[in-house]
Parts: sequence; C-alpha cells; structure tokens
Amino acid sequence: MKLTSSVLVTAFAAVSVVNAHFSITFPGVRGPFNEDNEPQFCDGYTAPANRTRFPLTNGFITWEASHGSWTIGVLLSTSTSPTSFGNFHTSSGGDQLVVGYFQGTGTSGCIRIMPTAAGISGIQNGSNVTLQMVFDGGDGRLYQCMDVTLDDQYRIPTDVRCANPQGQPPSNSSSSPSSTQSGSSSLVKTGTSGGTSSPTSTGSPSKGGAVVTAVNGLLGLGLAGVLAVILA
Ligand SMILES: [Cu+2]
Repeated sequence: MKLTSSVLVTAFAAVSVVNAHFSITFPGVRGPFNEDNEPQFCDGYTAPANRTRFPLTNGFITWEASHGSWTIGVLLSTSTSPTSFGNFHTSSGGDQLVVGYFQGTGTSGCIRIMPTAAGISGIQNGSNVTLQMVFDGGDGRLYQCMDVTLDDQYRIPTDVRCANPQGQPPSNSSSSPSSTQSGSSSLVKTGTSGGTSSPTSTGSPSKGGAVVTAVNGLLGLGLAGVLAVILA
C-alpha cells in the first residue's frame, strides 16, 4: 500500500497495522508481522523460529489484507531450514508451488493446502516443511512464511474458521491420464520422486502411482467400451 501523504501513512499505520498489506491469521508465521519487510523473503525473517504442527491433509491458511483484489500462490520448501528463495525452487529452477497462482477479490479468505497432492517429493507424515504465501495486491509481491511439521494426527482448532477455501495444487502436478501429454510426464515424475524420496519407506510411491495410472487407464478403456456400445 502506497499512500501519497506521509501523514496519512502514519495515521493508517497507527490504527490498522495488522491489516496493512496482508497478514496471516493461521497458522503461526516466522516472526511478528513487519509491514515494511513484507516485500522481502519470509517478511524479512531468514530462519525458522516458530515451527508449529499442521495437517498432512486438508490444511488451510487464513489471511486478511488491505487490498481488495489480488493474486495469491503458496510456495513449499522441503528444506528443514529454508533461508532463501532458492530453497523454494524446483530442480528446474521454477517456483515450487503447493497452491498454484490464482486471482480473486476480498479482504480476507482461506487457502486450501494439500501438501501431498502437489507432486512434490519428500512429503510425508512428520516432514518439516515451510509454506511461503505470496500475495500481490497491486503493490508488488509480498511474502509470509510458516514453518510447520506435517502431522496426520493434528486437527486445526474448530475456532479457526475457513468457510470457503480457495486455491488448488498447480495444474502441472495433477495427474490426468486421459491427456497423453500430461499423463506421460506425470509417469516420469512419479518414477523420479519414488526413486529419490524416503529410501526406508515401506511402500513404493512409484509402484502405487503406476497402479493408479493403470487402473485409471482401464477405467478409461471401460468407459470407451460402454460409449462404443451405446453409440452402436
Ligand atoms: Cu500493500
């Protein structure tokens, strides 16, 4: 938020510090809200200092903002101590997103977080990961970080409300076997992550992914067969 008068800026800061730019109300963030540092990595906090528990599935982030229209995305790092944007990049150098960028309006909301659905390897119960919410309400990209331990036993307190969660895992990570192009790339990705993640795991992620893909393929063939019968 850029106001032209410094008097106005001061007055606004005095009455509404929490709502300036954007702020996160759940889960806990790295450090006390610092409006001036929000254009910087993790609101200016370069190391985890406040790790909290977070659901392995069906999690969400709640937020408030002084901007009424925005673009939001959420990055995820599997580093136990991410200290720079490089820790939130994929191996090919792009943003490692757990929620793909989306646009909307409103001065508060909640974002659906599905860590295991984003196609990021190395995510399981007990993982220490960091979520970095990216918010652009018209005055540049702003950042807040949440260092969490993914816990499949943890339930978000019922007084933390999320009536209408928004956001989805990035589209390139959702498996869609019906499309030749994304189907083949998702097979490659599944195999790669299965080979590099959790050498002591009891189940094989790549095997599971292959089975799911195969079943989907059979279902697709079945549907095609039914359609062929109906059309004949
Ligand atoms: Cu702002």
